[in-house]
Amino acid sequence: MTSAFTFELRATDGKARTGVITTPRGKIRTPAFMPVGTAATVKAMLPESVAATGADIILGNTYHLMLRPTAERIARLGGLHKFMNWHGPILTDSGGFQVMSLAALRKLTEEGVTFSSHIDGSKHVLTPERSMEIQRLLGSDIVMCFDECPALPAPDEEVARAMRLSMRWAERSKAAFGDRPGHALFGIQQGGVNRELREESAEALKVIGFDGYAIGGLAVGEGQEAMFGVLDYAPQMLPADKPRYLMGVGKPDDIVGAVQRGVDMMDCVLPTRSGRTGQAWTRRGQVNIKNARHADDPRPLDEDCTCPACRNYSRAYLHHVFRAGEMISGMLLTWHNLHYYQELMQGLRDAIAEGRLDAFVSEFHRLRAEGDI
Ligand code: PRF
Ligand code: ZN
Repeated sequence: MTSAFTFELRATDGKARTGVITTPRGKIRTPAFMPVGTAATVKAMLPESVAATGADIILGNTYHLMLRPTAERIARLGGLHKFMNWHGPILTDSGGFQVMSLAALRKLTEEGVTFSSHIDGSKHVLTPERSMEIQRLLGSDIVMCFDECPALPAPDEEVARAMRLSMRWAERSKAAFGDRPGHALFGIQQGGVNRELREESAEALKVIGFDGYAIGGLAVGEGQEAMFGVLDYAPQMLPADKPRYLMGVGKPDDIVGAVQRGVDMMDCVLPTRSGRTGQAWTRRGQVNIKNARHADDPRPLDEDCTCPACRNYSRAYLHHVFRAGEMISGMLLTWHNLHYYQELMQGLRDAIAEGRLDAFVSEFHRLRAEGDI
């Protein structure tokens, strides 16, 4: 069977795009937000609930799954989709970024990265070839190249060295990935906030040729203004007929700004992680449910939200279960946050399709400025 992986651009509005990625596991409407399912679970959510929020695709992590329960075990059990009961598309990150942020005793060479597990201290090696093998064992639909992402700020020489290493690794990733119909391999642009390095990286990736192109190396300490500065030119350096994925972004206003600049896909732990720490995201801004002012409030979190947390529970209840440390607190707030994120994506897709993105974005900022939540 040779089911294709395709990207169809349906409409543009300024630099913003809306379209559909087709995979053998299902369609992904773009711009798409991918909930993070690091350890074979979108924390606090059943997979059918994740789908009910409107997500078409989730993200998994090479780094976590190779350590526990291991890629080989997941492969023996029939692959990641079956293992976690998510049957839609899965994109997996390649591991290098997580090694740098989570592992101990990291050693980076031309060959790859040697590191100690943050779980039990055991020693492991990741190379482009091993990362491709792990992502194949998992059964990932969208495989990411193995790269190195330096934290910012960093000297230009350091950013250039990491980018050029990442481009050599991209070539090795492509060779090791091979020909896998229905599965996609995405390259990752690096180069920090340096326009020449971003250009060099984009050219190197286009010569190798990928099914999609990620913008890596952003949201790593440079701030929104600097990130938008790079996004003012970086997406246009990448092929217009392939999906563009901004890795690890972001807050709702980051997402809106990235989509306006031509980004098609994003992922972030924010809606899930902040749901577990009592933070809710709404059209009028953030609500911290642990705040005492919610203790007697019979109103829902957001009057206009149709998620289960807002339809069936009061702020007083959400406040109570958070304070009491009850598990349903993380479940309800995560559901609400993912629902809000997916509603935002649907709003962006519709606005682009109908050529009214500027008005949509103005209303987005107006409601947040008005606040009063
Ligand atoms: N590379 C990879 N994963 C990532 C990033 C990157 O640059 C980022 C940067 N925001 C998040 N996740 N492989
Ligand atoms: Zn809600």
